Amino acid sequence: MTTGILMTTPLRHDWTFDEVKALYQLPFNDLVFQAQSVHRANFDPNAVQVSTLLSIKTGACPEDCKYCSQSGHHNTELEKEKLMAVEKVLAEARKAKENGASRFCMGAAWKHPSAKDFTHVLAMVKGVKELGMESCMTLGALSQEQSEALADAGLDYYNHNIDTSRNYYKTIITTRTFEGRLDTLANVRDAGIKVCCGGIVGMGEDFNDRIEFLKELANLPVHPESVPINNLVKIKGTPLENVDDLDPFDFIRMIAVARILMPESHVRLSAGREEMNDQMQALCFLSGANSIFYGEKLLTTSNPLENDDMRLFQRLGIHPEEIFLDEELPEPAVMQQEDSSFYDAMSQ
Ligand code: SAM
Ligand code: DTB
Ligand code: SF4
Repeated sequence: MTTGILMTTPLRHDWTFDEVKALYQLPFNDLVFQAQSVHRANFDPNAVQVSTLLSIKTGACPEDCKYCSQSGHHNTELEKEKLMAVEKVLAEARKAKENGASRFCMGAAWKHPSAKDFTHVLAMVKGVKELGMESCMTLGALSQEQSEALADAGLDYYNHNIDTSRNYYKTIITTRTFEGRLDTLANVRDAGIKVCCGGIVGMGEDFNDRIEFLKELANLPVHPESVPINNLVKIKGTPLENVDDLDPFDFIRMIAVARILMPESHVRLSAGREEMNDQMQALCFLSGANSIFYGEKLLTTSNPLENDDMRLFQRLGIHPEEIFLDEELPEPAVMQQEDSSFYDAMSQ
């Protein structure tokens, strides 16, 4: 079997376990080289998409995800909050735009949105779009009707992660199924919303689970446009608070293999950046990561300070990716290289 994939190979959705495993086990330099070559064939190698997250409804979640601070099944000392008012959400979106984010991602700790909450959620999507930003939501399971209503409101992306391998999923979450996640992803895709789907590593899964997880993502009928790879943020009070750390090189391998399997997708270096040094993040970018969450908070945990991220972008000569919005929209939230909040290493 060969692992020498041509960069121009059409997108594949029939990856075998052995093929993905062989990529993952390549000598590190060969793997990173291949990932960077695929990356360069498909993207500006120095552009990174920048999203900001906001938790619009926090805690008391009925699901029992073992990693999560927001599950009502764990005692995490998290302060619960009701659904935020639409105006407050839009004020946060405005702030994120001013700070340089092009996409605003809103997350709610629900099994699925209720009819009562849904009208507010639709207003949030419309408001974010009117600001000239891309919108993303993650609200739990969605029906076909809800997906279509979100699409009509102008939602660009829906985040719904498979989280891990089909097999390990049952160990991590018992209140919902892997198949149910796939059903929501299909509803979102059918409604014409772009899909953001990835998962978490460092949850005590084994090597085979990581390969299976990547294989599942790459073999979805359409590759998710955005693939968040989260490194577990260990939360006190959750069943995973004392799980062993993943070897950082395994994390980088996950990014590199995701890049090779899904050449046209944005691969997001997602949760866990606060525990990574700059060199580790640079290796992730070299391996094909081209999206981050930017802003001092993820949903309930902290993220690198904005100044530190700007400084890292400056040192690496990375610039935020531009977005192109529908023509009829007002002032697009375009982030240019010359944006004063980001320094261009080449001009120094
Ligand atoms: N409740 C919705 C759901 O589960 O789909 C949306 C919010 S949920 C917090 C979004 C994703 O964040 C999860 O699927 C998981 O992959 C990631 N996540 C949650 N807690 C995390 C943690 N402690 N460390 C890393 N990633 C985490
Ligand atoms: C995703 O894959 N990661 C984000 C986003 N999708 C919603 C969430 C990360 C959450 C990290 C833990 C927290 O802040 O609660
Ligand atoms: Fe709830 Fe989402 Fe956290 Fe699971 S990951 S407990 S569904 S908020």
